[in-house]
Amino acid sequence: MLTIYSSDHHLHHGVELKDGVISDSFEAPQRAETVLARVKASGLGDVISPRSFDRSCYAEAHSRRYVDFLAGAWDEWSATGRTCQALPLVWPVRSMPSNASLPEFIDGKLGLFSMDAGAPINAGTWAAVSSSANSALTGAEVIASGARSAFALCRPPGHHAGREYMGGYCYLNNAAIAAQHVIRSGAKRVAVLDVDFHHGNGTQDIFYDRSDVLFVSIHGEPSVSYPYFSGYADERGIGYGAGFNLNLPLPKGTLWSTYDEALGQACSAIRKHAPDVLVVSLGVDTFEHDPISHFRLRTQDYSRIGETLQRLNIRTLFVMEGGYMVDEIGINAVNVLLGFDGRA
Ligand code: SP5
Ligand code: ZN
Repeated sequence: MLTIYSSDHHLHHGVELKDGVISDSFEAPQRAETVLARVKASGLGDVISPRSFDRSCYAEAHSRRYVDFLAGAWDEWSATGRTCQALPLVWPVRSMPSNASLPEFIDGKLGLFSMDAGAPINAGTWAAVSSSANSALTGAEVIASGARSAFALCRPPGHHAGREYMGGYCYLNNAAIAAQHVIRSGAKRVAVLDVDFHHGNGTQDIFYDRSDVLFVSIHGEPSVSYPYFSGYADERGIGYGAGFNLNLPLPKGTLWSTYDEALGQACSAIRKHAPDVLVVSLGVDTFEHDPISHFRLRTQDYSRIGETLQRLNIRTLFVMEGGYMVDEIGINAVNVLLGFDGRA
């Protein structure tokens, strides 16, 4: 299986509010290096660099004004004389009268275009974010040209980013951009399966009213898990998309047996959709020792996930999402890929 990776991810190293203190984010550069090292050590396959894509490819899944905001946010922020990372501090909640209007000042834009303070912007963020999306797009092209599978080693991750907002370490929704690219290249139907511990609220947002892209997510129950306001089982899609969104929330402490059952349900829904291509949002923060999550999957369980997905017999693009136990994320992510390749 081919891996697509860009070292540009090093240009983004964010901060995070943890227990009232700003410190280095869990979403750190070492994550991608750990996964890359494991890819190489395991002999999974060749590693290539992404090609570049026009901004309009990102605007297939996001609004154009949001993409333009992301690309220019650091310049607007630093033009105010601030050298620290840009973080939103005010949000347009439901009952505010102008909750969709675009402010002129950058502090207002940051609030409009975000769901939380979890997506800081610094000088290198756009370069890293656009290269991450390019890895997913390159992966989509590898699949479109006939490959059975590919692994886009994306960083930053993407699945919390909605049509018009960033959050949860995510800026551009790499998996959604790839899925949309596959549709644009002529596929009739695509499925996105999100196995990150957190609900893929951004991907759901982007495809919620569409019947050509099925979205399925297995994640921690939103009543007790980030992102809290999305991910319930009764969110089934709207309009043409009714019935094409499937959320499978699972309780705290979930072990493999429960997870495996949900994965089986996910696979049934995907088979029924009969997609030309499957995109997997591959987060490994379901691991028992992940520092921010509360499922209890073990290293060997990841091989089973890969084997199960392989049995769907659909061309599959894996897109890296979360996973924060840096010592283990390489082993766990690559176990999924080796399992898929029948080499577990
Ligand atoms: C892509 C992805 O996995 N994003 C996750 C974003 C989660 N943001 C909320 C983090 C809350 C961290 N709480 C720390 C508790 C440590 N004991
Ligand atoms: Zn996650």
